Amino acid sequence: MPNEAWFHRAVAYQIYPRSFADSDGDGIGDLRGITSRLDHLARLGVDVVWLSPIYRSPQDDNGYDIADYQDIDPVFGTLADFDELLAGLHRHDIKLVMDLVVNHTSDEHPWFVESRRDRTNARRDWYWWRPPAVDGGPPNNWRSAFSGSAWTLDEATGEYYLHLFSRKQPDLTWENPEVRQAVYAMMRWWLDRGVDGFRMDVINMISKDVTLPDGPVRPGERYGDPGPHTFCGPRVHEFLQEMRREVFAGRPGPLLTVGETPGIDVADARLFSDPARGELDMVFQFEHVDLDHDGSKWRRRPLGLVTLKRCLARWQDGLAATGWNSLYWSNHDQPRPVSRFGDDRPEHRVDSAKALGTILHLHRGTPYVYQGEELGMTNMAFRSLADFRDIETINHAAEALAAGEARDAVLASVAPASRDNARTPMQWDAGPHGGFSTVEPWLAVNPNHEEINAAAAEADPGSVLHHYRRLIALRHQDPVVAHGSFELLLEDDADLWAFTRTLGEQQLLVVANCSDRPRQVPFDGWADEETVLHTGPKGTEADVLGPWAARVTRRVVGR
Ligand code: TEU
Repeated sequence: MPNEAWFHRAVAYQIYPRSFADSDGDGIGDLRGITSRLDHLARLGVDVVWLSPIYRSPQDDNGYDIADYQDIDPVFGTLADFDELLAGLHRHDIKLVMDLVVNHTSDEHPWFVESRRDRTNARRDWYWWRPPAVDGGPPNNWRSAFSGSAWTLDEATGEYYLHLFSRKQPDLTWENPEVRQAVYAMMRWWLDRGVDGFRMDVINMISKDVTLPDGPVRPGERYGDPGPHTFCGPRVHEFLQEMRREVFAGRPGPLLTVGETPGIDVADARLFSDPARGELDMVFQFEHVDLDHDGSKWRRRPLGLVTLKRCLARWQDGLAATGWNSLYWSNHDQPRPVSRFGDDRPEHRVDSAKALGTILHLHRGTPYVYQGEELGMTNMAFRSLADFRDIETINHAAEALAAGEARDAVLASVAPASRDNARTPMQWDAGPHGGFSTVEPWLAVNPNHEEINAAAAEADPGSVLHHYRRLIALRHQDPVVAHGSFELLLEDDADLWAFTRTLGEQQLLVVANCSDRPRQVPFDGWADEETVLHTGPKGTEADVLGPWAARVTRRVVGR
């Protein structure tokens, strides 16, 4: 088998600690909360947990702004709580992957506090400081991902610092070898503590074009897009190879490295994840979750099934021989998949969530389940701009209002796209606050928790949860799922998502009806093949799939 690795058979589960389980009644999820819910993960059968940041942080971006990489934020607990969680996961044979956020730190990190003190201090060039442009404005036209300029003027020293995200997230200068060594030392410290790897936040942004040229400006916009000068800069592969040598070489494994890599294409992905190059185990790329963006995530265009399935197929083909991809519909930055790619109306929610899960988990790659996806949790019906907590949403709404957009229009644009859709608390039961907390949580629980919750799903053999367990078990048991080659069928069909996975003489045929009408399946003999999985309403005829039904069949093919 070319390119075989343990993580080809693994399934990861992402926990957003703030929203998972609150053990101490402050309305915010915490480490002990997670430890109290390990059974949920063990029964699901996942192999790896990716934990969003729990480090000491002012929480400007919910922990993606780190003030101390080697301590736990009091809101989440203590290092002792962390060790207990790690031991608990390991007892269940689940690996723990930390979120490594090293493109930037918090402005409250001691490195930055020192760096901003004066122009000549030893840490000044740990960050991107630049004098104002001739007109006194920012050094270039880059837009921050969280609205406004990517530069903030530090009045005391008269220079601007770069922050591709919030002004409380200054970018580190990876050009400086001292920065890199400090990051590697911190990573070794966590590995020595027993963690099993890292999910690396925006890791393809650590090398920038050091001349910092202006980015392209879209018509009608004030700022330029930094992407061409910040994604996959000239030294990114060199830095990652160095990191591999300095941090991972010679360590007993298996360890996991997954790079969050917005804006990359298939060719970049091959470079990052080719095992022979010694960079990352896999990428976590964005193409399929950007397809419905019309230039900006706040402006959406309709997404047809043909576009979506061709996109996934292109990545399957492109990484068939070299490299490895993550498979995901959702994470803490994306709206809920059943509301976005499926159909969250009551009559189709469960079936479409199961169909989407089936499609994703039968692709080649490592699936990531984001908390609540296994329950078919939906987007929130946000009613007011005051409901949002996410800095990206809040900043964008403020900017749009300031530009004269009507409040209703702003709400309509942010509600379906806001990251807060993914961040509403985990729905454990039908009780107050969904069993997440005993008090009003930091972000309101979706009122549909009375129906959609883990306890109800547990009791219902037809639930999304039970189906996800089957999907995860299938990847563990069936080498065709992990290793088989991929071929997209019926490429132009706007309703049916169909493909085969083939390994030797074994072939799985996956067909899902991604529509709310019954559909005939045009494959000879399909109705009589051995069923591996079937979800959703059976059709009236044997060769028909009901609305949002999906079926996986097995057959033997000639070599
Ligand atoms: O997100 C990186 C990223 O690409 C974001 O711009 C993402 O596209 C945006 O959130 C979508 O609206 C990572 C983290 O996942 C995110 O939570 C952080 O806010 C961000 O980095 C900064 O650390």
